[in-house]
Amino acid sequence: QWNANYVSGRTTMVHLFEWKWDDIAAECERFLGPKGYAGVQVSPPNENIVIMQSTIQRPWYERYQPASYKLVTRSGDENAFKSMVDRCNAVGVRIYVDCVFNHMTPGTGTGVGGSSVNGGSMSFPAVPYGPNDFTPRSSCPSGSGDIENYGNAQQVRNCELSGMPDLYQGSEYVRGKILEFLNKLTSYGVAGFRFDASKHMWPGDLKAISDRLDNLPTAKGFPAGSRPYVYMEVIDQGGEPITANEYFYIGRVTEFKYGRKLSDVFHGSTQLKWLVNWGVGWGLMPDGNALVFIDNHDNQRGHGGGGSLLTFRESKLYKMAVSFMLSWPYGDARVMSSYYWDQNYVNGQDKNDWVGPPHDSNFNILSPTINADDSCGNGWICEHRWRQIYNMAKFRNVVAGTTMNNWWDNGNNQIAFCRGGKGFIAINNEGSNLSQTLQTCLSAGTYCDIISGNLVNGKCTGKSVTVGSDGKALITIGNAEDDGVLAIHVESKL
Ligand code: QV4
Ligand code: CA
Repeated sequence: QWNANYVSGRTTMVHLFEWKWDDIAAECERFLGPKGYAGVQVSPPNENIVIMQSTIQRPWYERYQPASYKLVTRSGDENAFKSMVDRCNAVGVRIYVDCVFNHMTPGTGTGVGGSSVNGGSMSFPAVPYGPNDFTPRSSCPSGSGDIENYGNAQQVRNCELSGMPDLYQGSEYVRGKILEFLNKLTSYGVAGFRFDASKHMWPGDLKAISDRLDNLPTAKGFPAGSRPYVYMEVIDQGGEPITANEYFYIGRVTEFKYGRKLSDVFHGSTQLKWLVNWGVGWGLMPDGNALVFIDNHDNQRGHGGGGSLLTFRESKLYKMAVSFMLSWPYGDARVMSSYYWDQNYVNGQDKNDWVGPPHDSNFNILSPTINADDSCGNGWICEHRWRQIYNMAKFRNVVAGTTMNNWWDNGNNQIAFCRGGKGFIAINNEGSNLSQTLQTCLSAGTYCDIISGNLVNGKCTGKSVTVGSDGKALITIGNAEDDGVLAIHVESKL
């Protein structure tokens, strides 16, 4: 299902990576709802194994090692989860769950909810799963039983991903257990799912599972007959036999080329003027199939292929790339919201790529604190609270349904365009100032630039733009300004 079930007028989801359920509920009410965000992707809510070694202690990635489908994690228990979904839905913000069902943990020990697991003997009594519920060794054509060669589709889907016991989604029993878990989530009011590691599962199995998902409950406010949104994590950068388009008939697919290519462009690989046909013209998948983002929780720390992605660490360029994404009519957009960790590069690899979220001495996750300027403290970056980003999420809402028109560029790294008669954006990634009289497609008047400021009580706290009766305005973005973007829209008119 390709439609996110957003409340009308909202368009952008944010990934609140490793946040606690109570904090997400509060964030929906105090920030996401009021600012017009459409949804939240939450970290996996089901029980995971506890990883506590001498050096690696409670890494973020333990949550990608399921111990059972009980709803208990460091983010909170089942009641907290339910209450979060209700509180977010009540303010028009939908919840999307990251679902890990390609595999179970390879570890032996206890889950965060107290369930015992033995990955070595493929025993997960709290589900329950036993050895027969995993892909037969004879179906995996690699020497070690691990995925050794991404050039072999049988290996990628039937062998173990990083040694994790590979669930057999071809089995009716396994499908039933996965569906029990997913349908419980929708009964609580969840609006859709990220299917983790979809490249490692057969499209036919995912189709069979998604066809049997329950409709979203009318009792939770969804229109009758609404189907859960499904977006599948398939990393397709080209060059492998498994391609994203094998999954198009099931739901949306993560378009990893989007963030990689856009990061390259803003890093100077080519000129911004070429973005005029950004989308399919750049080799991206068709618009209606794509879930897009600049960075995600994997590639911002070198996992999942990594690459030199823009992240919060290069904040000026990052805000430019995110602004471009949110201004451009392509795909369903997701904003990343991170926590900080100290990097420690040794031979090109960050030794701290495992570091989990901010926590106390007992490894309980800390809540973000909220500063007077809307930013977060306690180690949380909260990109979604950066003015430039939340105002562009609003921009995307305001211009929804229009096309890109009146493209302008300076033949190099300064660009501008309109979204119908509803919004206008200019971007300067040049080593010199931008100062041009440009067509904004807006009616005459004074507008508040939502990048440098906010419209507060009828006054603009940032730059103002005066549009003449011909729709034209003098647009200036100094190359030394904090931000390389200027954006105005019909609702930022003074
Ligand atoms: C280690 C060895 C293996 C060995 C195994 C034996 O490396 O060779 O066989 O032990 O037990 C962690 C460790 C990894 C370890 C593994 C199992 O990093 O070294 O294997 O656990 O103990 C996240 C992390 C992984 C992490 C995993 C499980 O990124 O590092 O593995 O969680 O905790 C591909 C996939 C794509 C995937 C991406 C990262 O196609 O699907 O790699 N992305 C998704 C998630 C991602 C998650 C997973 C999939 C797995 O976005 O966050 O991996 O659920 O591109
Ligand atoms: Ca598999």
